[in-house]
Amino acid sequence: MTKKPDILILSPWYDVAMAELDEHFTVHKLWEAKDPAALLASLRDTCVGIADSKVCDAATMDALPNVKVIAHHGVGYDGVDVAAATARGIKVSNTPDVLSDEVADFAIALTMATCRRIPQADRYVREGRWEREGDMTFTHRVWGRKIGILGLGRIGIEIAQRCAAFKMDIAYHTRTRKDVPYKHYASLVDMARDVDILIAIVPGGDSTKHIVNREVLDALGPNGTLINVARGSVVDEDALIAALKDGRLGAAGLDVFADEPRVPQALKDMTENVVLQPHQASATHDTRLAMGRLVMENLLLGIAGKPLVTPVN
Ligand code: NAP
Ligand code: 8YV
Repeated sequence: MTKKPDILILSPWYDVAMAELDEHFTVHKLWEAKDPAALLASLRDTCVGIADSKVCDAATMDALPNVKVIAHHGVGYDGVDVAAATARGIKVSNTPDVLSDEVADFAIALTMATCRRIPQADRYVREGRWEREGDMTFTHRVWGRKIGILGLGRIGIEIAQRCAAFKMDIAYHTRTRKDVPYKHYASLVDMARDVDILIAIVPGGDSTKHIVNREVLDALGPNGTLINVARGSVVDEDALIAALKDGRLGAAGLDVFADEPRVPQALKDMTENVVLQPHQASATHDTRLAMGRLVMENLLLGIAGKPLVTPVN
């Protein structure tokens, strides 16, 4: 029997989907290795594919010179050094589309949770406060309010369509105007000033780093809500904490953070106007299986020297 090709997984994803890789590959898992450097050295000549769910840097590519493809688990590939891969002739793929509806659902859920204070209300009941203190204070409506979507790509458009069902007044900010019936803002600050809720769903990386800064947060204002389902790097986290502390920003619902899985204590301490989630917008069994299978397809094609299903470079 011929040996299955060696692949290296740098960081894990859904275990059910990862297990399917065994049918086609001899799978090596870097995070399980007692000595990761020794594992890399042992695979130097034979490893033909890399998969990851977070980061893949140039040093790893140099350690495995026969790699033909890097299959990233996730649509956002800001953790992969794509320029380094391209320079080395390595193909890179991601997992777009199969998660768009899931992430859009979650963006709406987080918006509802934050504005209607659903986690806080759950605690109110559990802590016996309903019985002791009576009804909880009022919350803010979501339906019919003005929403600004930062990024109107595959996921942003799905969020917009869900917002339409909530009878919301929809605007968006992107670098280029899209052919959609929503108001385009060339300036993010101007949009933030005009809306009640700002949802960030742009890619990470240099072009969007701290695009949601103090000026944007101040424009959103004391009655405004920020929802971040994009990347932690998109929001200036220090400015966000300061704005929430000072009452210059009303509330925030956050699925992503600057230094995951570490979350600043200041955000954890804000229990009344901040809802925190562990980067789980796409994390359902169904969608993670679909993402995992796309990783597998791209690995098979890349190793066979064929065009990828969802190429990045
Ligand atoms: P996409 O289809 O590539 O859309 C990206 C959108 O962002 C486009 O409308 C683009 O329009 C806009 N954009 C890009 N750079 C911008 C900039 N500098 N300023 C303003 N707008 C900019 O991507 P997608 O599939 O919707 O995914 C978006 C991102 O969501 C991913 O890259 C990932 O980081 C994040 N995400 C997070 C989760 C989670 O678990 N929380 C899950 C999935 C995805 P223009 O090019 O016209 O500017
Ligand atoms: C994943 C994501 O949680 O697709 C993305 O860009 O952020 C999420 O779907 C992440 O990529 C882990 O694999």
